Amino acid sequence: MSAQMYENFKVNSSKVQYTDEEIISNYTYSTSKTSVVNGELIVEPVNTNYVFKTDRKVPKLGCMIVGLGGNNGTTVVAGVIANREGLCWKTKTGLQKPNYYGSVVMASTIKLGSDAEGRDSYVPLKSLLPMVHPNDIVFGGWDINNADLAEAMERAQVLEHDLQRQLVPHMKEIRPLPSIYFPDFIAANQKDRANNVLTGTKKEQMEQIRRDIREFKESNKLDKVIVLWSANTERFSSILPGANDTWENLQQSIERGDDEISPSTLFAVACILENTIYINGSPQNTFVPGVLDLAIQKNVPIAGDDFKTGQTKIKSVLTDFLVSAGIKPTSIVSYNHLGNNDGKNLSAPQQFRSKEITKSNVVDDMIASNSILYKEGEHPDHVIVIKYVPYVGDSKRAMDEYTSQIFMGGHNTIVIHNTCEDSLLAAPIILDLVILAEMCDRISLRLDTANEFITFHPVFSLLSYLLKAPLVPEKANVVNALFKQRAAIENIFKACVGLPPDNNMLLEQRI
Ligand code: NAI
Ligand code: DG6
Repeated sequence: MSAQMYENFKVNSSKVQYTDEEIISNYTYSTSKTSVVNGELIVEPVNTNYVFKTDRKVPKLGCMIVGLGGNNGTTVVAGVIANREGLCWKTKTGLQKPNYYGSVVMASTIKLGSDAEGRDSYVPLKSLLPMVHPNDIVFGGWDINNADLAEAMERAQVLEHDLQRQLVPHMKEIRPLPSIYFPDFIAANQKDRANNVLTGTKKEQMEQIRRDIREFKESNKLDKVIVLWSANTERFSSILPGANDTWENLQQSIERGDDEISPSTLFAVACILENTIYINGSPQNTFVPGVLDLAIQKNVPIAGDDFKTGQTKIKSVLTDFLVSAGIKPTSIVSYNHLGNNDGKNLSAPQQFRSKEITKSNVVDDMIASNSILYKEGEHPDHVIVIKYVPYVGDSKRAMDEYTSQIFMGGHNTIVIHNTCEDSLLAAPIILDLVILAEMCDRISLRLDTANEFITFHPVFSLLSYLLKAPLVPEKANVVNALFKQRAAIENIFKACVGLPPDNNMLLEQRI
């Protein structure tokens, strides 16, 4: 039976009301609570009634990228301009039209139900709730290099020449603002790039970033701004008691200009103080406890860490498949080599170490879920290798070997070789992060017995689908398995319009 695709829909239910301003939905959240009584596991179904409220007014949104002149920064801006202007370009295989492939918001669909003939009805994820369209986002940002975006796009060597040619008039108008540069945090091999940097004390530089956000918002007449770090991977900051462990201490550290305060931490603090959502697309520990403390105190959304684009995305599907099929991965070895500026920065040991950490922890929840396969504390060998090979440029090669134990002591080895332009994977993910963060910012909920609506916890864990090392609220579980992460987005957004999760039972087709 074929499926049908629709652009829009309306829910017909007494539990959902659409007003001009809001969608209000009454929703029964069904879970199961477990406890152990006299050594026996007791499971109780629990139903909790919530009211969801979604603000329908789509804001005029600005996105400021830290690292705007990098491969990701230029590719995301160029991609949006090409889509908005309908620029087509010639390739050796014919005319190519712009698209948003790779964006879960723009190019994936959600099943809403089945019609009387049993045909499934789908809508694009972007239609589930009123979301910002990427073509309408205003871009700006900072870079430690002063190249305008036309020059920077050419340097990146990501997009086809015939497209770049058409983009130049648009891109050359955009020039990154001077940024915060502390050489100790990124590789020494980046020094030559740093010709567009702020001066002054750490506090003064942070205050300048705050002014930049305010001016960008005012001059573009924006309702909301989101800042996203897509600059070089920094080394980890040391967590020092009395320095960055609480907001109070961090504030004093910034005043004193302490060495361990990184540029990305200053950006995060500046954003939170400006009531601006901040997303970390790189692996470093920007969100030191003092920053988390501030975000929670001010209730300003943050999300991180490190875009989940290729190799890790596959890992968070394949390991989930293996472990949930009762197969035991015993060794996972991931190599990659790339030749872009990100690869150059990661060729330095401290910056590589940041990436190694985010790439290594992505199977933990799946391993922990199956104690038939893994004893307490047991883990597969998991090795990450990254090498800088300038010739391959942005076209990253990723090679993975998964060895697993199967039935009766047998072994199963799966090898994957992936070649792909890294920035063409990252750009749609950057858009998804921005659009979904903005959407989550317009949702609130309350228990049906309570009066006050509350927003999501400021650590936006719902964005985990797009991040290698998801930041979650204290005491919350980290979920890395990709389809669980996607289901969370789908089901929460469905709850906002009063629809149940898709349970895949298909009872009507089985009896
Ligand atoms: P890139 O090296 O081309 O771009 C980074 C830009 O940041 C450069 O233009 C550099 O001048 C600038 N920069 C460095 N320090 C800065 C600072 N303090 N303030 C402002 N600008 C600064 O790198 P690319 O490929 O764009 O990647 C960006 C980040 O995204 C990297 O940290 C990378 O690890 C991360 N990432 C990339 C993924 C991908 O698939 N492309 C996936 C996951 C993470
Ligand atoms: C070297 O691995 C470059 C990195 O920036 C990666 O391209 C990036 O972290 C993407 O990693 P993954 O594992 O999601 O493909």
